[in-house]
Amino acid sequence: MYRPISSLPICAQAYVLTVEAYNNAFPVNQDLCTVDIIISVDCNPGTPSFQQGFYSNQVCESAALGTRVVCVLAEDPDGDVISYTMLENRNNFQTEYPSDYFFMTADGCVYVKAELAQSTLDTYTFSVQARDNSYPQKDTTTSVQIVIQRDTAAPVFNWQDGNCISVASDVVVNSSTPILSMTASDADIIVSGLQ
Ligand SMILES: [Ca+2]
Ligand SMILES: [Ca+2]
Repeated sequence: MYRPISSLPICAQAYVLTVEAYNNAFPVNQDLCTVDIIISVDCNPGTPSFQQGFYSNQVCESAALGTRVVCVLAEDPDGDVISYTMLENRNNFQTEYPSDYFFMTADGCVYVKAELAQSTLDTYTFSVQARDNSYPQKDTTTSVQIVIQRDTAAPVFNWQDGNCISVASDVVVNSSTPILSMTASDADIIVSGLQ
């Protein structure tokens, strides 16, 4: 052997070697024999595996297009480069699908694709496939859930109608000191994608 077997581009190769034996006398006597050599390599032994069997995150319905929502991550024991793909079942009678509102890049991150305020479902669930780029190709899947946070509550001033404040008659005009600070609160807890 003068070359590592692991460098073979295919998983099995067969060689037939012909070996000749001869003497140096005169006249030369010789003999031939053939040797069959079969090399089989365990190509791509490792299958990718996800770090988590389930990924979930929330995103506000007002999230901007392109907001990153969730990222999945798989590892391959052979060190193969991994590509990711969204999978969804379109064999049912849903009117909306995850891919209508989200897209996934090859590095495993999911982004907002369309106005989520237009979506009618509050939860989108789909599978993600991770495949190595080796031969024979091996893959695995995980589940991803995205929950849409709806903006259901209006902001409320922390101020009662009818309340009044007193302002001194000699208050400085155009001062940077406010005469009143008003605050408001909102019952919705908004998360705008992956932090
Ligand atoms: Ca592999
Ligand atoms: Ca609100």
